[in-house]
Amino acid sequence: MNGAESLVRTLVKGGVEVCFANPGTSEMHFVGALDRVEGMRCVLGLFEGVCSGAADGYYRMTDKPASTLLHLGPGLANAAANLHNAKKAGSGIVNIVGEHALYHIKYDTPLTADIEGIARPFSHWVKTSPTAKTVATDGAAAIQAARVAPGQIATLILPADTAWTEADGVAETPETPQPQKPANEAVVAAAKALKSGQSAMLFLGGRALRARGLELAGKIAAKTGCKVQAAGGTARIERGAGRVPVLRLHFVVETALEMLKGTKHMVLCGAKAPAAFFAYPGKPSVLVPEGCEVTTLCPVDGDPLGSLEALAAELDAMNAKPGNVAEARRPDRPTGKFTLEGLGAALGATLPEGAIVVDESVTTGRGFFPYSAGAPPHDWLNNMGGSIGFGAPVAVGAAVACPDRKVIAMIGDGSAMYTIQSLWTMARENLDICVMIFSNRSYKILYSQLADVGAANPGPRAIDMLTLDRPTLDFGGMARSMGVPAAKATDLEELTKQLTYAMSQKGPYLIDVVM
Ligand SMILES: Cc1ncc(C[n+]2csc(CCOP(=O)(O)OP(=O)(O)O)c2C)c(N)n1
Repeated sequence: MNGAESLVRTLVKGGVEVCFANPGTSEMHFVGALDRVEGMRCVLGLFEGVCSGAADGYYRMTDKPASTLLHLGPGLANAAANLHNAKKAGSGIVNIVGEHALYHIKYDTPLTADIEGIARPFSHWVKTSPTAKTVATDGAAAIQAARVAPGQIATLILPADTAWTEADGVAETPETPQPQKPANEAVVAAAKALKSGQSAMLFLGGRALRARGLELAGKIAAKTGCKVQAAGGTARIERGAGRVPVLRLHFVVETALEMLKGTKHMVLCGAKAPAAFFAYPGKPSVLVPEGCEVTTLCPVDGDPLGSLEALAAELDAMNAKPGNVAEARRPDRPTGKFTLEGLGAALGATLPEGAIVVDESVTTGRGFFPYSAGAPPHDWLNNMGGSIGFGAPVAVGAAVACPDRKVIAMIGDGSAMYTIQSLWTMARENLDICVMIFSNRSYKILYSQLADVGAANPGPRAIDMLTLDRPTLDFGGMARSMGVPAAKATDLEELTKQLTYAMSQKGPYLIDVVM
């Protein structure tokens, strides 16, 4: 058994069963080993950002790391933006990055690069395995690192000669240390804050936003009268009929401040204290209202569910009934010209049970939540790293993770163009994904950002950097060229009809929503 095969066997044994790959010469032994080892599904992405985003989506839906296979420094660099998003979202990923044989590096041939240097800012754990004998144990250590709560990026660099040289065998993955149990003082302090009689808020992130976490938050709210608020960026919210609804903190500073206004006690669980996405002249970075006391019940890398359980028990709220569980209710099927409300209603009217919504709708979908609050139970995934090109790859990974569930990717036209190759992987793997592209033919968000940072009165050259209408993009044509059937919708009736069709069939489908 060579080093590459010992690594693939170690990954499979350690529960890493999917590899999102874009290989090159230095990874050929890893690719060759795939035919000799059962249990590793290998999915080809035509750009490394597709692979890293897919691994992020896979982790969010399974809480299990997938691997990526990337080609030296440049392949890793192409993957970096979506690794950044995954890192912010607390997703665990095992990156396998090929490297030249160590004796070859000194010749500084074309693909030679500082791979560790590229990996470090986007990884929690980085190692170049020195020999074929160490590859398996290093692979196992990478899996262990990727599983550290809530999930970490581990990057294992695999020199070509370690892949082709005889190895020792397969390594066992060591247990990953579990997150700290909730500290009693933190639980007592949080309970005291919520019982203070002043306006209090539970501010949630991470796994606190799964159905059980929200149910516990709902019980605590019923008992104490506190508000329940989700952070602005959320990796996965379990929502829909029968669940406790929660709103994400708004991107726009003024709106976010309005949502938090009057709060005297904020209890953090799985989330950091809220801060503005960007700095703007004359606006605050910190969104916590002045005079509001912040108590950390559970840090981002803690145990949010265990902490909410402990808090509910401390407050004697375990048997309380959450007050505002979402009733099963859908909006009417909308008709007429596109409006943002109408688009939200079209989704809410057609969302199937168990759907996974991947939301990169940027400006279009910000107000969609109320229209699907009573739709059948579903998951909602958002970008936490702010690097666009996230939606389509994450949808690929979510669909690989959950083949029996419909994935709906809502993507702005600007964002879609970063990782449009994802469509080809959707077609090749016959993934059950409905992609909606919101073709407003612009980087619409940046119009408001221009004003917000004080760059007023933009001239034609500035506006030219924000428009996508010269030439217009033909998403239907792009989809069909990559094997994905597609349609165009120019009003709400047509869109609702197309969505109904997309939900009734299996496999990838793209709707170009021409706004
Ligand atoms: C990797 C990366 N490059 C650039 C940006 C800056 N940026 C943020 S939003 C945006 C445009 C998004 O356009 P679109 O997806 O069409 O959504 P819209 O604003 O039109 O709703 C850009 C370029 C970014 N966030 N990430």
